[in-house]
Amino acid sequence: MSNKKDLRIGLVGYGFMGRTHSNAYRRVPNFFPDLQYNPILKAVCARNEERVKAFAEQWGYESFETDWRKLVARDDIDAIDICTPNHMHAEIAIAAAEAGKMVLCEKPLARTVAEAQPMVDAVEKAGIANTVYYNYRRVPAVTLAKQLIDAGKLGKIFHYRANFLQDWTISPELPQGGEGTWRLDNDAAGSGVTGDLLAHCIDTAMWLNGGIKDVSAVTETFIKERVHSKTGEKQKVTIDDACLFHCHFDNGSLGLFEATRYARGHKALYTFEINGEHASIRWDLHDLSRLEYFDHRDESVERGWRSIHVTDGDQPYMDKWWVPGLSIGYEHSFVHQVADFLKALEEGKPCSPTFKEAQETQKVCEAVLESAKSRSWKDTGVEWK
Ligand code: 4PW
Repeated sequence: MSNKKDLRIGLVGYGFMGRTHSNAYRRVPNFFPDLQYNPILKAVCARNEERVKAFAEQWGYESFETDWRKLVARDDIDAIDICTPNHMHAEIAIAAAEAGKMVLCEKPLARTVAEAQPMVDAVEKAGIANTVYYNYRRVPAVTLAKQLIDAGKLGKIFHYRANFLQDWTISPELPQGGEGTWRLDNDAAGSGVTGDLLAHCIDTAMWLNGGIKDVSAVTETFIKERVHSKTGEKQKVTIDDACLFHCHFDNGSLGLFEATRYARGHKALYTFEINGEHASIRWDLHDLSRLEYFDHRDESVERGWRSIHVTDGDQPYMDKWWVPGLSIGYEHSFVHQVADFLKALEEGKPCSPTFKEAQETQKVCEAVLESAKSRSWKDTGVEWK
């Protein structure tokens, strides 16, 4: 007889992220057997009954709902996981917190800082566990980068550089709005690449290198009009298709960031490089198990970039998986986030990034968009501990 405690999950939304989160809940008990909490896929919710039923069967949910309010009201659900388009995050998260449910939310937390505020207030008032899925922190090579920085290996940091490049919106024929293309619709998404891609880069950057103080940005919308997928009518495109910004971090280092969906040949190229007084590190999502490291303190004759294949049992998370030398992938970063959430629950600690921390990322996104609009430097107001 197991003495584990059930954590009954109610998932809202069954798109790409609904699948990654569901997969994570299913994998955790197999690969993190020491955790006291056991995620139970209790119910999934989406509007289309036929499809949500099929999803529930495919992923092993015990039941389904077609109205998220009913899901939130159920007394056999402990935690609500939000995988809807961004414009629905706030309403669902607040209702879930008010109903005393824990909340796990897909990034970005909200469309704006103002929209995020009542979400932060609601989870804090209810005193419930909460987290936002900024999954790239939990790629073992990225977690190792954090350990090297925290151990002082890089010394004083001078530069932080990150890119997130894609090419999936180049065609002017691509509609906006609705399923599959809601990320192009400002009302649903809140912004374009800034909230969708740069938010990841900003979360990782502040986690590794501390708060971002001020920003100067430029954005571009290359395709000015698109057909709306539901109405069939031509509409103005108001998202940012590309965004570049530079910034000052609180620690005095300079940051340079770029995200676009117009970089032909790149599907999801997230890279970062950090240069410190002693050492540099760089990482690339296309080769995600590898961390490149250059240490100037090495003997000069053998000094050079080391390519660390992060697959050994003493490297972050890797004792949970196969045997040394075998890589894991993108989906595992979500498994790690769920495992860390459950561990934090066990220990009565917050699981970073909390709603409050994710709101700091939102502040940077908003300052970036304001800076681009006003063609001026903007303070972010970030308070990063
Ligand atoms: O969150 C991001 C998505 O919206 C992802 O990390 C990559 O870019 C993959 O799809 C989009």
